[in-house]
Amino acid sequence: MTDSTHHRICPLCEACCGLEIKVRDGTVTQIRGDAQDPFSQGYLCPKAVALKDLHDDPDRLRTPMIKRGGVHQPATWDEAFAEIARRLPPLQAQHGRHAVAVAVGNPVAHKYGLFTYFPKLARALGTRNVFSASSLDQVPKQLSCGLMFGHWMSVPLPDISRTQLLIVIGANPLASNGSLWTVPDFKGKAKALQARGGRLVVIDPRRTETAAVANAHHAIRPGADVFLLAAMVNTLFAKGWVRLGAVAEWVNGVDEVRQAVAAFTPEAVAQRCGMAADTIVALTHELAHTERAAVYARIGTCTQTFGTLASWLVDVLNLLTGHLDAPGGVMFTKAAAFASNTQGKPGSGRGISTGRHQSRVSGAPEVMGEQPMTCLAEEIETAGADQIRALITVATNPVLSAPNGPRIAKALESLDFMVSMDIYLNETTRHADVILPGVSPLQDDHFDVTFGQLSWRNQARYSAPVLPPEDRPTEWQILLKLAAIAQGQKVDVDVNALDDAQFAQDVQRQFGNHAPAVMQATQGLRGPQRLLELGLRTGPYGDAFGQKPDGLTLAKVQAATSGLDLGELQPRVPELLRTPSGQIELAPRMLLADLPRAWADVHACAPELVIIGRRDVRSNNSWMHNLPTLAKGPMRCTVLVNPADAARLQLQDGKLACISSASGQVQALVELSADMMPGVVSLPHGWGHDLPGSQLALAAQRPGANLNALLDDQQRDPLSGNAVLSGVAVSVRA
Ligand SMILES: Nc1nc2c(c(=O)[nH]1)N[C@H]1C(S)=C(S)[C@@H](COP(=O)(O)OP(=O)(O)OC[C@H]3O[C@@H](n4cnc5c(=O)[nH]c(N)nc54)[C@H](O)[C@@H]3O)O[C@H]1N2
Ligand SMILES: Nc1nc2c(c(=O)[nH]1)N[C@H]1C(S)=C(S)[C@@H](COP(=O)(O)OP(=O)(O)OC[C@H]3O[C@@H](n4cnc5c(=O)[nH]c(N)nc54)[C@H](O)[C@@H]3O)O[C@H]1N2
Ligand code: SF4
Ligand SMILES: [Mo]
Repeated sequence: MTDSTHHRICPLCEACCGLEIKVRDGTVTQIRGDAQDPFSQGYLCPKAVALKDLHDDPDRLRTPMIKRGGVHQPATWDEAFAEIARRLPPLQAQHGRHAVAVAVGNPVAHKYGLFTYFPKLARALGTRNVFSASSLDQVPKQLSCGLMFGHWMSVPLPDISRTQLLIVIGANPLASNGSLWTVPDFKGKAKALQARGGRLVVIDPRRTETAAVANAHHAIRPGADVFLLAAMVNTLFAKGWVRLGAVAEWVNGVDEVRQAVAAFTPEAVAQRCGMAADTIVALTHELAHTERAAVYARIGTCTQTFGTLASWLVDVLNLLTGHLDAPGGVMFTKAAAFASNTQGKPGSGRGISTGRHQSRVSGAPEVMGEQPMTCLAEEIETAGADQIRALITVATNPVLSAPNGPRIAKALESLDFMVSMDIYLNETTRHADVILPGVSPLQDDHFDVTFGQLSWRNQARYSAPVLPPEDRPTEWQILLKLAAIAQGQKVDVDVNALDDAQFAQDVQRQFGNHAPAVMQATQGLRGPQRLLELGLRTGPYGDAFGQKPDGLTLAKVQAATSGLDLGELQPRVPELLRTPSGQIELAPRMLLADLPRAWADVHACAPELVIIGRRDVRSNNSWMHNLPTLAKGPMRCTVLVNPADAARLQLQDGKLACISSASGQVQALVELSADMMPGVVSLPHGWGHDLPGSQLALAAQRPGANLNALLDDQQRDPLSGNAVLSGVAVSVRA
């Protein structure tokens, strides 16, 4: 018998916990939190343990699948690539490059091979039709931060170990484990905050798990955050509580903000928010008068029609109360590799822009090089030049995860050709002509490209493969192969040689005279690992290829099996800024111009009943309901209804109810809950595993209902294109 112990970052959510995994004779025998990990300090949640189930899941695809006569059949890699090479290039030739779309999903951020090589596929295709889960999620925050600080990934996050007041809006880190904020063991950190006399305040239409441990919870009407936040900013000015703090000399636009929110008094917005004006003033007072305080807002504030405005006002509040870029306030991480806000000239830059092109059917502006996921179906359905004829999906399941999933399913069925890079035959990939599975995360190495930029402390952690890789292409190699096919190369092209050639070219462009030295220093590496070596050594802690001998290299990061701690967050303004002005733009024109749209909505009548989502710690978006350790226990896909609403609607606990909206209808079990704000019901997303043609045996036993069948794909935030997933009018009957 051979026993071994491995260290691996959990790839299942943004907390990125360090795991200790024990293996005996090639089988995982134990998964627990890595107590030596300086960043996650032994924390883990039940999903991590399910990595073993994922690895062993008989339904997880191990070989490519090709659909013949409507049925998916196992195929060899050569057959799968040959099929793609036979069918994809002719469609490109006949209908043009925009006729081939790509859609990428959440797990891409957790596999660095996918994350670093996906752009190469998108570039090779040259299509404008790039869609991602970002537009079901966080684009509004990235847009507001991009406009304010100059880069999409310059998102400030609470300095939780030093703050005395944390206001959490539209996030439930006790269930989600944090988002746009890599903060393992939020609960432990919140307890420590309270133990040192600090306060946690939650603003959410539901008294969530996080609200339950908070010092105060305020229910807010779904979609009303923009009004609350604008009124808080208004109050700061009205009461003379504005204090810019350390960043004062780097701020443009304070006066413009004051004028822009002048009408949004607490009294004017109170009814819309479902909160008393006094409460809004008191909350503002507490924020302004607490030395170390932070406002953190997440998906509840993004997935609404005023998502970008709300996201922006959060940081306006942080800044105007002196808490931006200050210890104990909200601060910026300095990542060890890959962060654009550590590259180029410090202090100013090109900034960001949107709308370089518009989506063909709805005219939605391009944001971060993408079109909204909610435009995918209409772009497939609508005839005309550049109509989407073929689609490549990479780790995404929009049939369950995007609004109006049933419409997407129908659209996918009408495609001329579809390829899915995915590990399951599920609600989306059942429409694919070819499915190309990646390896289990336990067989892959990893480094967090994105989450290293959003971490509660600065850190660098590398994960080596836990189990030996199989003899098949890795996901970065698959992406390169697809890119090569899309560019008309032969199907038997040597992807490693291609990777070498592209790397050499990039190094030549980036390093000029120093290119040979860089090539020499990275010899023997390839793929994402080579990019990581380059990223670390040229990064802010790097050894600059020997010029700073104490600096980081890949070998040094690899040698620290539980990861390297790079210290507490440090103030980064002005060095971090990449705005053209070199200032923080507090009043971006695009955002000021959108405020009248909010004002026009302030007196809008509330629908009698609206629906919101929720997350459960044992569930992960749409794809982990097939894993035994997570699937057991009570049914989690229930509709939470306030008892007063239930009485009015004659709904009974434990009985089926029919939920309908303008877009669709589903059935779910009723669960009475006094935690719900009256007039608001909640159903989790990612369920509805009863569609034919999937291969998810366990999930199909308790399929649940698809929340997204109720949501309207035409409702978006016009600035960011983000989907509206919250506050949609529904009716519920027994
Ligand atoms: N109503 C409502 N809808 C929502 C949300 C909400 O709050 N409410 N949340 C939204 C959010 S925040 C997000 S991020 C999206 C997520 O939506 P998506 O990005 O579509 O992600 P998932 O639904 O989790 O689907 C992930 C897919 O990746 C596959 N997969 C898993 N691991 C791997 C791997 O290692 N390699 C490959 N190639 N494939 C893999 C899975 O089989 C699955 O098909 O959902 C959004 N949808
Ligand atoms: N266990 C688990 N963890 C996950 C995921 C998962 O599916 N399961 N998904 C991961 C992903 S992809 C993401 S993006 C993150 C998201 O992480 P979070 O942002 O923490 O997401 P949620 O837990 O959905 O919390 C959103 C909260 O917003 C509230 N809300 C809804 N509408 C409104 C509104 O209009 N205003 C306000 N103020 N609040 C509102 C909801 O009641 C809910 O409590 O979680 C990640 N982690
Ligand atoms: S909170 Fe759970 S799912 Fe998220 S990274 Fe940690 S162990 Fe994994
Ligand atoms: Mo997400």
